[in-house]
Amino acid sequence: MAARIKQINLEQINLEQINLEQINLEQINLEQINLEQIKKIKAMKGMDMNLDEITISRAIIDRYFEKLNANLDVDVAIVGGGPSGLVAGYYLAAAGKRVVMYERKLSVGGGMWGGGMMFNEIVVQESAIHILREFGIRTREYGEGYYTADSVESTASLIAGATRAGLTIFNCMSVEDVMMRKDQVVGLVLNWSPVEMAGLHVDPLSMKTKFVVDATGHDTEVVEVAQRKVPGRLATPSGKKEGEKSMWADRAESMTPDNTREIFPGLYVAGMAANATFGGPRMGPIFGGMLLSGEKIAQDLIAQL
Ligand code: 48F
Repeated sequence: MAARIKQINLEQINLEQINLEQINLEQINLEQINLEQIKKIKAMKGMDMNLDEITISRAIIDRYFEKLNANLDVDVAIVGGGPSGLVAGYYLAAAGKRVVMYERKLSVGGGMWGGGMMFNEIVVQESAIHILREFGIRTREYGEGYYTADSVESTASLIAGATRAGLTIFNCMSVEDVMMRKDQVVGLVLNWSPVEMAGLHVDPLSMKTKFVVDATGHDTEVVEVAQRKVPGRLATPSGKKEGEKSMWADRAESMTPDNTREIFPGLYVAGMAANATFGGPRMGPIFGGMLLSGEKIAQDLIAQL
């Protein structure tokens, strides 16, 4: 028994954690006490610390408001968390730019999770494979120049890569308007998505940014707002949103990077929003154009910042 007791390092015992009322000394066989095992059991049962609900609440509130405050005045604000926005956010953040993303939905990733018609594989062509590799996404060659990737792995990796590079994402937040000074978009007007969904009359808050990227996909929501505020003055042939055309994958994929550009001072379009703004066709579940569009917008903006 003496030998066993010597194995116990009394300095490791936190007496405050021991509830003496629960100890029945007669039942304790000192020879069987192994302090490491006790620690493991207590940790497994969550008894190694006293969890306090108010500390948990304070931790979340403090950290969230730190994040919100730190992102009220940034270099680039991306609206929409689909593949083009995530790739743009990754390259901008990796270049050390202050970049924030707002996504209406609870889950970020836009239309990439579902592959084609919920068959959760995506197709990416040769020219954009380097972007999937940058994020460590595994690919398989399908035919000459065509590659496939698991859409869940792809989407999750884009989100992980972008946030780890320094992109801050606010989900459940919708952009409902832009802030303008003279002839320049200088910020965004934000509200909670649940407020928008419930149709509640709650005033929004605003943030300031040097550049806005509309990466809202087919809906081109920021472009729609700009079009209402400065009718006929967008940098398109008609001065208005041209509107998305029917499916034509080859043409759409080659047009997307060209359509990825400034549409009004301070406002850029990327991804499907770029094609819809400039009248390009849709392309379905081939994602190279979306990835290249994100890369291109990041390069353009990095050069200007
Ligand atoms: O549509 P989405 O995935 O955008 P993308 O990057 O990619 C398009 C492809 O997914 C696919 C395709 C590829 O071949 O055609 O459709 O162009 O993601 C757009 C995201 O923007 C969010 C929306 O919830 C979606 O996740 N969004 C849209 N409007 C707003 C918004 C808004 N006003 N505020 C915040 N988020």
